Amino acid sequence: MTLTDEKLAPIFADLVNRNQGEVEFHQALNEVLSSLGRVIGKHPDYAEKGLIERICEPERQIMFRVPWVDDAGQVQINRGFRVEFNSALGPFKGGLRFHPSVTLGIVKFLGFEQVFKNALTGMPIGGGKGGADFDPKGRSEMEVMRFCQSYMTELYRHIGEYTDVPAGDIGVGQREIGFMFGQYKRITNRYESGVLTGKGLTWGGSRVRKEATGYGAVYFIREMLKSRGEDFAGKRVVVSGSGNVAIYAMEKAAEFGGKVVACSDSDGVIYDEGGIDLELLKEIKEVRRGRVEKYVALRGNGAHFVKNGCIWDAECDIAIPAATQNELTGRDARALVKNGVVAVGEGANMPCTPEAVRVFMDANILFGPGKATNAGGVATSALEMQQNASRDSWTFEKTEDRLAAIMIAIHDRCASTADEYGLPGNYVAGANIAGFLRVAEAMDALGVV
Ligand code: NDP
Ligand code: 2IT
Repeated sequence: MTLTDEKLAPIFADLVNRNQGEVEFHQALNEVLSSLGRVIGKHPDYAEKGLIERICEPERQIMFRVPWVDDAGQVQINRGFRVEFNSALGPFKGGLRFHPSVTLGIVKFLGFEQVFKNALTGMPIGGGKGGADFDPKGRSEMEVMRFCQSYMTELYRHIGEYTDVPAGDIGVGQREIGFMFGQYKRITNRYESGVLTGKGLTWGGSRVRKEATGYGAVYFIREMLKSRGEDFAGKRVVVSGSGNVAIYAMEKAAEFGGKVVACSDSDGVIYDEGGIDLELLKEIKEVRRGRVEKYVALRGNGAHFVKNGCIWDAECDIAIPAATQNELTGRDARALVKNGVVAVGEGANMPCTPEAVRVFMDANILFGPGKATNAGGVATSALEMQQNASRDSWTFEKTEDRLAAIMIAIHDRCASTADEYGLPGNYVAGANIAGFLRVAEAMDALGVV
């Protein structure tokens, strides 16, 4: 990974050196810095004031032991993280990921992306991320609860409604947020609703938060399609993963007239030419917490499962990677382009490798980067914080209208910024530059802190 800009190249080299081995963090840094050459040309003072170096250094990084006892009575030890990246625009805000692949470098890449994403929403939220290398797969509900309680027994001292507001991510949904909120409430003796988002509706949650990331991604892709006089109607849609983001992206894509023909999990891919039955998929994934393979037998209509299959070999017009980072490679991107893909929107964080992104750009495919496309989740978290602060609870319709308006505004901000900087249609540059400018302006105003 190199940078050609003469001011930014040494900064990147230094960042790689001081964050050794954190390859996903390097990748995220490289992508954002690659967009900033033209910004520094217009605002040389930002470089002179060290704003680039400062924005790339987390304000605070917390790592801690998470001990817990499994159902067999064995002591288990995991590592917990919270990286509080930037609070210029508001309290640190971002999800928690529980997955065995979680390392400090992963949390830093996610926290860094979150800073720009949150800025793009136009809402008063800084950026952070956290999690643990805990693997919830195969764990009982009581094991998950004990883990969440132990995790919060350390985390509680670092978070708060005005300090840092975590939410869900991979492996963390409403159940885990509930266990963590319960422990926070018990330790602090405060019903501080605004300390976590993604809560259940009876205990301070917001309508539409569960659906928000997937719905928001589809709203964003709809705006990209509109810019070329197209829409979802009759288009074949493929969505990787089958978790929170994937399910609700499929639901909104189908509502807009798309035909969703494939989705996946880490075991393999299911194909259903009749269109994925979302009620059945939700029953399998959300209620039974099972694997996608189950879908085939229960659907019984010729749907089929390919173990370890590559979902990007499926013919489609619209691709929505919604599982995890670097899941869509250069090879996959070439297969999609060859099969006639029109638009790609990143539902996950950094799911496309740099080579894949280049392939899409070179082929003039509409490409929505994650920090813009999947910002609807955190934006609705900010709406949840707003409702908590005013002790209010909005209807589904009002909340979804707000989400749709936010996604349209993000799309337009990315597009107009790309135009202004001489890169029309480049949503990657538009998102990076617009996000950077909002954070940099606030950081500049707040002095050297
Ligand atoms: P979930 O845990 O609900 O679902 C994750 C899905 O991705 C599962 O189908 C899982 O399959 C698959 N997956 C996860 N890790 C891997 C892996 N290493 N290899 C293959 N498949 C994998 O998570 P979410 O839907 O919440 O998150 C999905 C993506 O969206 C992540 O990148 C997350 O950061 C991003 N995101 C989430 C937001 C949210 O509000 N939840 C907001 C914005 C972005 P399996 O069960 O087999 O592991
Ligand atoms: O990556 C993300 O934006 C999230 N996991 C959601 C963060 C949030 O605070 O709602």
